[in-house]
Amino acid sequence: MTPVEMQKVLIVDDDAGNRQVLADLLKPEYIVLLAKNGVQTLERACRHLPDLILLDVMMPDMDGYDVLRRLRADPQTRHIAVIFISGMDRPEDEAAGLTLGAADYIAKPFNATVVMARVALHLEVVRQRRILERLAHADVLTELANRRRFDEVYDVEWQRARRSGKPLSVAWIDIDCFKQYNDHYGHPAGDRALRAIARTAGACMRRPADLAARYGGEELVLLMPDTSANDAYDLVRSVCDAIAALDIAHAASSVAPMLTVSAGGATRIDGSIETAAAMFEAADVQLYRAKKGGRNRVEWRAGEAPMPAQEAPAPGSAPAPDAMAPVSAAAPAVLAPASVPGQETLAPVPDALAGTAH
Ligand code: GH3
Ligand code: MG
Ligand code: MG
Repeated sequence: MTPVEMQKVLIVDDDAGNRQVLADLLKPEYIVLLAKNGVQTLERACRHLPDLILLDVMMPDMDGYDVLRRLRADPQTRHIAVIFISGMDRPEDEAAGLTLGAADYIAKPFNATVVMARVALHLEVVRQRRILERLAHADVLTELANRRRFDEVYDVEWQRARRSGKPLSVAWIDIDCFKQYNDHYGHPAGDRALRAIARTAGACMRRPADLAARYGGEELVLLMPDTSANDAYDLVRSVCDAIAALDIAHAASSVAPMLTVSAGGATRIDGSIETAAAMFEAADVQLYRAKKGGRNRVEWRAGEAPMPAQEAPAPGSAPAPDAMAPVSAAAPAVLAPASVPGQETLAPVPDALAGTAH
């Protein structure tokens, strides 16, 4: 096994001697991390996401049961397998640990061979579960994350953004005139194009927390935690540019000679949108605007970003967008088609749609 594939075990014991014995035992087979109290355990579990935690029960700051409760309460660490290693060997102690959700309970003094066998057994269960999770989370055609995975991650990131007050951005990407593409080139060619577009979108995601998913049909969603409207806009824009640069010929498109996409996004800036569903809907409204505005473009709802000074509408012209419409200095609402580099201009908000963003 290469170091990348080696599984991580966090050993927790307030006694340095115990930590050392277990570390010496496990080091040849696994990446070993150490913690000497409850606080360190929670911090390291969150930071390193170990595959397994060997958890002492009796510790001065926080007992092992409490540590396990807290691990289970955090969506990030909820699924980490835990084996208690404890000097308390009464059946009720063991039962209490297992009831809390520990995978196993080993009494001290332990037998090294038995510890190794149990650790190996539980890590194999973890490995199998990961394989199943990966399959359950992947879209079969594109191999991007699927809708179920997106919904799960979105929920976690939404809660995190609420707690931290950091921005969270989400964007829809929808292929333009894809029905015509299928009609013109055939469904198998459509599948190949969809795969190429999905792969390109996935490759543009740079940060580990960014997520590209296929939400359904020819619609992708991008989730960008801790990303401002400006940065998210730039990222989505680069995704659209990269897709156009694939230069997949589309003779039947009403937009461009190659396959293009439209995108709509929204950013939650500290309380600017009430619910995860509302933000998703807001991004969808922007996608609709991008389609209505001519396709092959990105539109953004700027939330609470500063709005530009509004000019009085000229007689007979379209009404100015309302305060919640996406046009802002911070995140331009509509740029020129991705396929025309260097011609970035603000486009007007179509009057039929002005004020549809809520
Ligand atoms: P618009 O620019 O307004 O988005 O037009 P469109 O033709 O892309 O959108 P519409 O919703 O009318 O049609 C979506 C098309 O996407 C029709 C459907 O057959 C195609 N599609 C959806 N999923 C797949 C897929 O997995 N493979 C292929 N080849 N085509 C798909
Ligand atoms: Mg102890
Ligand atoms: Mg489409």
